[in-house]
Amino acid sequence: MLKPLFVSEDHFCEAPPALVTRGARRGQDARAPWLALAPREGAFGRAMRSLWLAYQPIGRCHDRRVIAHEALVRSDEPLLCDPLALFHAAELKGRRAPLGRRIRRLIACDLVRIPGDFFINLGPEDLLDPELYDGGGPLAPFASRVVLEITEHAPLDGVPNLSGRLQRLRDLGFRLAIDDLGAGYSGHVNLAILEPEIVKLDAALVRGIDQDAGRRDVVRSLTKLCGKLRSFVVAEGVETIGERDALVSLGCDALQGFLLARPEREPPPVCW
Ligand code: G
Ligand code: MN
Repeated sequence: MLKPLFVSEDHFCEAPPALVTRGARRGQDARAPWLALAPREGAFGRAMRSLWLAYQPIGRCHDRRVIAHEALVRSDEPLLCDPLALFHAAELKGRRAPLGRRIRRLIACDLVRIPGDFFINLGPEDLLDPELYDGGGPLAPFASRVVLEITEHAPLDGVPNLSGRLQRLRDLGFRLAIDDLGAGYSGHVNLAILEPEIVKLDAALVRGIDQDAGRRDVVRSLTKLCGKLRSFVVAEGVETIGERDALVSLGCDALQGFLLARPEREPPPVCW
């Protein structure tokens, strides 16, 4: 759970505990009692106006070809350049849906000029936005090139009629991925519910896997399970040649991480 952030025109840091307590005592929103003190736009407004996407390649193991890029949101606003802080600020300001919509519009612009498949991150809040299911929405014309990543880091319990929503996304032509599998919010429950075309193994499972028999056992069992479910397995956060070789030998279909390339404004060249 992220700590609350203190938002002001040119300041973005953890809220002073005393301020949180005082606000809560006055019966204000216990999550963000200091929001009343924040100016209307400030850092968040500047971040919204300076959003851009970084692209990180995903390379297929058997022929080492780049098969897709993951789109990762960035902002030029120094106080909110960390995407986690940006999303947290959007939630505090009640602007999470507009942020998601703006990101999807920017990605649609890039889909026009950058070839190949795109992996796009969605949070539970995005799954609640009717625009996502609209055949006239910005991503809909590109659906066959888009994989929607749904993270394991956040619970999906608050999304009503989840299976109906996922079916609608598939009907529109999107493919679905579970992101960060192994970081585990809900174990393998999401794997059973989502029946994803793609599974992305969390970097925590990947880190040092060549030196760690326990991680290798877990990844071996996951690739086997994904093989049964016919899910394509991407290992994330691959940084070393040792990790790469271990993941290939354990049956991962594709890899992503600094070893191949860091996320860049223009899709970077890859040699691995
Ligand atoms: O969970 P998700 O896949 O959306 O996370 C992507 C984040 O992981 C991005 O912020 C990206 O910069 C970071 N990332 C991508 N590859 C690597 C890597 O090899 N090592 C580390 N430490 N971070 C990475
Ligand atoms: Mn992701």
